Amino acid sequence: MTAHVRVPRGLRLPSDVVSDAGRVAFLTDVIAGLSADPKRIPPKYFYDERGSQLFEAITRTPEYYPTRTELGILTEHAADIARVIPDGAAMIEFGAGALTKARILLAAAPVSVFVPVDISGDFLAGEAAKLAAELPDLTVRPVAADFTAPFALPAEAEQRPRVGFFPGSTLGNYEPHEAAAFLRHAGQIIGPGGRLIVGIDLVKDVDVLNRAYNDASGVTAAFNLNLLRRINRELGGNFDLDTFWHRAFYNREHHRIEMHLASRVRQRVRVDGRCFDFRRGETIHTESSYKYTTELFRALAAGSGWRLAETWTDRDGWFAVHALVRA
Ligand code: AVI
Repeated sequence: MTAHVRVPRGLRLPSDVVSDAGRVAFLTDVIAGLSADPKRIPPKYFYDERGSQLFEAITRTPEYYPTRTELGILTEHAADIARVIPDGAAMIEFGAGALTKARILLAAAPVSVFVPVDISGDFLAGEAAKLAAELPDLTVRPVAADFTAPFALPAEAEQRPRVGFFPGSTLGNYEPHEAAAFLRHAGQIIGPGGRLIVGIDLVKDVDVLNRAYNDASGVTAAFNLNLLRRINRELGGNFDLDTFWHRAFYNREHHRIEMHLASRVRQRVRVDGRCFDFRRGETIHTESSYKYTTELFRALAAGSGWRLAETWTDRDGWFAVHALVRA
């Protein structure tokens, strides 16, 4: 994976940092996932270079509303969101990427120190340098780290009120228990009385949801199938991509979009010398994208040490930006 394309925060692998360890982890997860019933592979493996480019392309399809809707909310409500950020605060962005969304808040909020945290160190350093040149009054201190694990904050952020920023609805790609664990972890980094601004996709009309993950141009299908291409290339797999199809649908009971790769035929596939049998129609569950009503999100936050203080949405009520205060 190269870092010049935007990769969803928390879903990237440190493959540019630890390629051997990265391959072993990928192989271990794929073998375990294909041996499980039902079969599954974690969504973080979508994001090799091509997968990252395809995700970028998804965000530009007319059907995929989350990215542009969240940007619209941040732009329209920047001044109100800025009011929950204390004067002189240190803002910590979890999984920082190209800093597009942070720029909107930083232009409106009284932030003194900005700490973007991302595993792709080189890319992060470049983006942080650009931002520091644009905003000379802001102290920018990038941290190259896996933000889902404990990491040390720079000294400049220590004695300040802290605000976390986690846009993009990446929290929705975590299982609810993982989302709760992440919120608890963020609470430890932000500290008592701190704030967390989170972007999350809302439960909505099923057709809108289904269309967003089944775009007419087939970009999401290509994104999903690219995972098999990656397994073939990096793990010595022999998946025939023509014998699998992209299946995405909204699961009401679990309030999530599920993405699967479904086998068109009964077949046997090899990965790293191991065999895996597929029944006709059997699927690999490749991603869940949970959607939260504000009430569901309030409950998730409350159970993880946060109080939901304010919410901003778009006119259609499709996406939410929440401000949480550490309880
Ligand atoms: C990164 N994440 C928030 C996206 C989502 O909507 O769950 C990933 C994605 N999968 C298919 N389309 C987009």
